[in-house]
Amino acid sequence: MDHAPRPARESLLVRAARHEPGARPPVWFMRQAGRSLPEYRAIREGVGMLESCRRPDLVTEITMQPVRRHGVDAAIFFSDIVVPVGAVGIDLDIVPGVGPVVAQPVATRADLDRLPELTGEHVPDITESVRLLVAELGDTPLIGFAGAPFTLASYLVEGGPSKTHARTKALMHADPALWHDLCARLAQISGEFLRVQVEAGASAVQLFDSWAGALSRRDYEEFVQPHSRVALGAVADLDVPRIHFGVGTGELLASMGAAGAEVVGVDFRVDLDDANERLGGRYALQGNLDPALLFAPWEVIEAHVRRIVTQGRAAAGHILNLGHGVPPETDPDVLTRIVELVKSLGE
Ligand code: 1CP
Repeated sequence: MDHAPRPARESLLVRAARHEPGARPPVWFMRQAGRSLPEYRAIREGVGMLESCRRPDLVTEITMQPVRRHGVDAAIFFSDIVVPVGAVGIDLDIVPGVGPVVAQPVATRADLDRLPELTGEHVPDITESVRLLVAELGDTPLIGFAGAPFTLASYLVEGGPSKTHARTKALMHADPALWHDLCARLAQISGEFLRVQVEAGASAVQLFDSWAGALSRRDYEEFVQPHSRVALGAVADLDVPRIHFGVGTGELLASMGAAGAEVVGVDFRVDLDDANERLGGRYALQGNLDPALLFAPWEVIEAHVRRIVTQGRAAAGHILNLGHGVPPETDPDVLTRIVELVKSLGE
C-alpha cells in the first residue's frame, strides 16, 4: 500500500529509519512545535490546548511553524497523546502548566465502559489535518504519533501527571486482569490513532512511552510490552517505519525495540554507543542531545552534536534529535543553528 507521496517516502528520515545509508543524519526535535516558538504562543492565544488539537487550521499551521523556521527534516503532527482517549469520550482537559487532567480517574472494571474502541469516525478532523499537512509538506515527511498504553494508562489511573506512577503500579500488580484489559483497550486506541494518521499520509510513526522508564524490565515485559506490540503492530502492514521512545529507558531499550520498532529512541542518559551495543546493532537510533545543553554556549552544543553524529554512524541508522522534548524557554535560534550544523555535515 502506498499512502504518502513518493518523495516523503524517500526522504532522509524515512531512509535512516529503514536502515538505509545517508550522507548525514536527518534532524528533528521532539516538541519542536510548541511553546519555544513566539509564533506558536501567538496563535494559541485564547485557544485551549485540546481545542487547538482538533482544529485542522490550527493543527496544520502549528505543525508547519518549526518546519518553516528551522528547516527540520521532518514534521511531527501537532496533537497530544490524550487526544484519542478524549475522542472516545473520556472527560479530560490539558491544563496550562500542568498537562492532561482526567475528571474521573480509572479505578475499577466498570470504568472500562467509558473507554470504547476508537474508529476513524471519532477523529475525522485528524484525517483532514494530516491530508492538509501532507499536501503542504511536499517532500518533508510527517511523523504521526500516539501515546503507548502504559503512559496513557498512567494519566487515566493517576488522573494527571505523576512523578511516581504509584497508583498505576499498584493497579498493575493488585489487579493484573483489569490492568491487561485496560491496556488492551488503550493499545487498540493508540494503534488505530496511528493507523488513521498513516492512512491519511503520514510517512513514519512514533509511539511515545514517555514514562515506561519507571518500570523494571521484568514488569515492562510482563505488563506493558505485549500491549505496545499491539499498538505498533496496528501499522505493521502499512509499510512505514516505527520509532519507539521513552525517558529513562536505558534498561528497557532491547525490550522496546523487540516490541516492534525499526527505530529506538534514546534519551540523554545513555550514550548512543552503549544503546547500540545493548540493541545488538539491529535498530536505527533516534537521539540524544541533552535538552539542558540547549542553554550552554554554542561551542559546547556543537561539540556534543558532532559527538552524537559520530556515535550514530555505528548504528544501523541514526536520526538526530534531543534526548527528550524542547524546553519551553529554549532560544529557537539555537535549534535552527543545530539544523544548519547537521545539514553542513552532509555537504
Ligand atoms: O499550553 C500548551 O502549549 C500545552 C503544552 C503542550 C504541547 C505543546 C502539551 C501539554 N502537549 C503539547 C503537544 C504535544 N504533546 C506534541 C506535539 C508537538 C511536538 O512534539 O512538537 C506531542 C508529540 C506531545 C506528546 C506528549 N504529551 C507526551 C509524550 C512526549 C513527551 O514529552 O514525553 C506526553 C507525556 C504528553 C502529555 C502532556 N501534554 C502536555 C504536557 C505538559 C504533558 C506532560 C505532562 C507531564 O509532565 O506528565
